Amino acid sequence: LELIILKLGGSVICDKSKPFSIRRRVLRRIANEISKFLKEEPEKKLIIIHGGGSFGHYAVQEYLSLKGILDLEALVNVERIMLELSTTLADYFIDAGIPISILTTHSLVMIDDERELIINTRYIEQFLRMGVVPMMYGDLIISSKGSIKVVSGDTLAWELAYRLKANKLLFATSVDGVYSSKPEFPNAILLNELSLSSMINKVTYSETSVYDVTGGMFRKLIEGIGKIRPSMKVYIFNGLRAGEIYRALKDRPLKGTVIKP
Ligand code: IP8
Repeated sequence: LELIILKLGGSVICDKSKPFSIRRRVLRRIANEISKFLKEEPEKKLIIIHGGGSFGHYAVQEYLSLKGILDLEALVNVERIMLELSTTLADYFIDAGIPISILTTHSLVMIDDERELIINTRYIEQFLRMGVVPMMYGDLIISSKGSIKVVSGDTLAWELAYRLKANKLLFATSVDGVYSSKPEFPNAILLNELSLSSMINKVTYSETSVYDVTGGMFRKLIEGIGKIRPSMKVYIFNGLRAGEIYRALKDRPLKGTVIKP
């Protein structure tokens, strides 16, 4: 059985320059692309994960600048805000005929002392078996030590891909893929392929020759180390480009970066 994990970046679903703004037109299109794919290939299993966008990131930043820490007030409020974003996405997806069930991250995931995620994967697997498309998201979670942590949707995506032995992990972002240097530099080239182990060598041996990607992109890549399997297809591509998510789901050629171990 083929399992696909699709991470929708926060900047795809939200306009990150404005707090609490949703890209409604984009969401409608994405919902139709996913729905079309699932109708054509109903045997495929899909998990959707989304980022915090201008909801979670904005709210967390507000609490951190106000109090310097994430306390219980931050926990309950950010959780509520993220659930609101997720519910909005679910409305579009369910309207398009996708059998979405929101699995609120904070009630399914905890973090232990070693920063290892404790995830109830049996629960997720049973939803998949029943033909549901589980949806999770970057969220605030509790730790076994009593602290409150941000868990990124990227972390969750890699972790679930690894634990559930996903065949494909798709990162729909707001850029075309991984660039050799900052995308806005004139000499930046889009990398068709990137091996995580070679990226690590560059980090270890020469600080200056490291791929100059944005913090978000770099973290996205770093988190794949130890989670990527040779059998796992991993793509980073532009989800704002019409039809690209559908093509990625269908294994059709697309503009983007293939990530290798
Ligand atoms: O956008 C962040 O998730 P991400 C979640 O996937 C929060 O990194 C609550 C800021």
